[in-house]
Amino acid sequence: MKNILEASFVEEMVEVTSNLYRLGWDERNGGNISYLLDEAEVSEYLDTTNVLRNISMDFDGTALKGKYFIVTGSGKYFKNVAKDPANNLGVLKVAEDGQSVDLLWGYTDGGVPTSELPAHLMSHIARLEVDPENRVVMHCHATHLLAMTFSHELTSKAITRTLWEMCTECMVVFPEGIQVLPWLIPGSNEIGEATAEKMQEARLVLWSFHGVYGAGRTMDETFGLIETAEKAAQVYTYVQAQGGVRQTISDENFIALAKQFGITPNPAFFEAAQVTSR
Ligand code: 2HA
Ligand code: ZN
Repeated sequence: MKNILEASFVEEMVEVTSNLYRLGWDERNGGNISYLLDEAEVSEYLDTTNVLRNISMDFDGTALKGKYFIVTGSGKYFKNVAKDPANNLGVLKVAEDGQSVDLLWGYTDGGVPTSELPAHLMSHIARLEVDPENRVVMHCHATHLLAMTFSHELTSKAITRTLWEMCTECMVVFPEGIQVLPWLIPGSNEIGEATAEKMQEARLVLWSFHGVYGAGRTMDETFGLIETAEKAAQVYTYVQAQGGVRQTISDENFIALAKQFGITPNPAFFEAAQVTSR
């Protein structure tokens, strides 16, 4: 059996949690990540029949039964993942009953997966329905995106349009836009269900007064998605501090951009007349 600390999926988790901490988006125990793994890659490092512990869940994960994930631990600090991956991360298999997970590695101090496991697993189910290659769900407290939920009009359309306008490439990176949720109780099945529903439409979901969720096929793509939206929110913050928008990217510009990059931006975020004119 190969050393799991050298597995690329562990190295990717270490790298991304370190970057998220360095960027100031995951203070204390803030943030959580889940990464869908192949049985074949897990089997190189672990005996998949050797279950260390069974951990119950109070939501239905049947759609993911038999699937493997590496997940950040509940109450664990991203700051500490690099120096002790085995205590701060865990490799799980969704058990046959769909109501619990079998721990195969990690959480060495007796810990459990993130309190946001409902939002993660429900989001995986939703994303896999629209993109069978989706593997990563990432939550963090991206500073400027979080701040915008206090000061900006709080609709998916209004926030998407502002973010698209703040960096030309935003619309190319997330043409489906960002979906906004009202304040909900973190860790609850309710926020999990609401996030998953939005994840059917978009890979970015903004939790008001809390943070952001991103989903994607790879760790880099998912991190890059959040990073791009957060950068736009940071530019927005500077623009507001400089006295507000005086000129911006026009709808005509957006339509030309979509044509150049061969993307279809979410028509719900354009005026009806503009969509039909394209
Ligand atoms: O894991 O970020 O939303 C801590 C959180 C909960
Ligand atoms: Zn959070």
